[in-house]
Amino acid sequence: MENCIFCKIVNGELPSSKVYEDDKVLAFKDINPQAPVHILVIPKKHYDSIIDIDDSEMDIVAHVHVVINKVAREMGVAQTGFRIINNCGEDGCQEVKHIHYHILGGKKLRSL
Ligand code: IU
Repeated sequence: MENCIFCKIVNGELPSSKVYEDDKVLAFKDINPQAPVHILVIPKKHYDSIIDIDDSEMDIVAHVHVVINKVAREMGVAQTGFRIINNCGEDGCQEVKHIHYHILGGKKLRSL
């Protein structure tokens, strides 16, 4: 999608620190990390948020979680624990309108 920062990262117009990539999903380091491990996992296809994913396309969400599992292991937080966050829409404080899942870990996080 035009003017979407994460689409530009997907198509290589903007750089990112990639930690995983396949044909459908990209994972890269957050530029403003909130924990020692802070990775964003995104589908390459643009969806504004979970609300915009049709039931028939929900397999991408399962695939994102397969990648989260892989990345958590590779980043060394699978055993100690981590948090998965998906901010959705205005009240959810979603800043970038391309669905993304935060992986946060590497320290004891505050409870919600
Ligand atoms: P949010 O869930 O939409 O609030 O999170 C957006 C995240 O994207 C936030 O943690 C930013 O630091 C991060 N980010 C990034 O990693 N690279 C960018 O070019 C931009 C935002 I813009």
